[in-house]
Amino acid sequence: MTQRFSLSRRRLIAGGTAFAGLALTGCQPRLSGLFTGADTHPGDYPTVQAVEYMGRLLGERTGGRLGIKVFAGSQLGNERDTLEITSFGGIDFNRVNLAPLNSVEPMTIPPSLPFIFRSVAHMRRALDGDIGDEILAAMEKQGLIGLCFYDSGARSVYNTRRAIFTPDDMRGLKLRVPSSDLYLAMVNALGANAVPMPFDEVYQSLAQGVIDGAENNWPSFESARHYEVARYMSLTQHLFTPEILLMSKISWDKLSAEDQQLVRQAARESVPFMRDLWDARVESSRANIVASGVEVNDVDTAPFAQQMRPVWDQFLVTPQQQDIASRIVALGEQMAKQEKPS
Ligand code: GTR
Repeated sequence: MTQRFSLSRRRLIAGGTAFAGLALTGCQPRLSGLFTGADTHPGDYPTVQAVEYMGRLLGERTGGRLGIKVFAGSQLGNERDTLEITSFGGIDFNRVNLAPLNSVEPMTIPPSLPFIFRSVAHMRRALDGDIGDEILAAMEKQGLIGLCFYDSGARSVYNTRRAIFTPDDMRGLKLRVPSSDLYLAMVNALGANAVPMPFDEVYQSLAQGVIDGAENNWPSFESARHYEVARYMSLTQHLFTPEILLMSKISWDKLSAEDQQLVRQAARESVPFMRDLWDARVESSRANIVASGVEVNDVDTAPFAQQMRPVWDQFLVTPQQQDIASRIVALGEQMAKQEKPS
């Protein structure tokens, strides 16, 4: 089921002269300078802001010797392509969602399973501890250094046709998913037709009727303007798949041990910064979307969880994946118990 990155060198160069230039810098030893960063979101999005903040921290702590220039808004390509380029050393930092890594690194599966996290608090607690550290460490064999996780809130289904209350309402809808076999299976399990597509093509495809809907969090639904066309948002909250900040292992290996430490520390410090921005952004996006007249409805999530459940067994294949998934579940149960008034 897993696959290595497969972007050919020809496609890499054809992908744009920017890449070609960036890729070549990957061959030279470099101990200092302005690193490149990729992000699919626009400049004001919390993930971009967080990596820029991290770059400022690095600048302050090295007298300007290190810094990060983030190319926002998919300028360097979609997430699957930029991931491959990052693993070749053509991009230094990359902030992506775990979804496009699902078919590459098995350890990204557990936190991407439907309904595995009960809440944002559960997700944060799991990823702040050993579970998160083990998933970050697993990225190294893919040529990527996992630095930290960022929030991505809850993903819900939106579409141009009708309000969704039960899985039956999803039947026949053409729903865009990120490039992930797991996402494909999840959406198909609900009776919809999953269409894998890069994020930056979704608006146009919704507007032209190529797809009927997609699923995402409030800030992405707003910032990519999908809500202008998809006027039904149904709060399935089926996923809390987090964002991850990665560094190319090729770039990482060129840093001194002290600079590696500085990078890790700055990344860690960007997490609470991002979370504050994120919480505010979720609220403002939700308010703007509701004010624009999008029809938003709650759903009983139990039948969705039940229908999607078989993907757990289908995608949790290694003992390491199963161990991480059961620890996430156990943590959720423990947190729920503590929250219950005695
Ligand atoms: C967003 C995420 C992006 C991208 C996008 C998608 O929530 O922040 O990195 O993965 O979803 O659905 O492609």
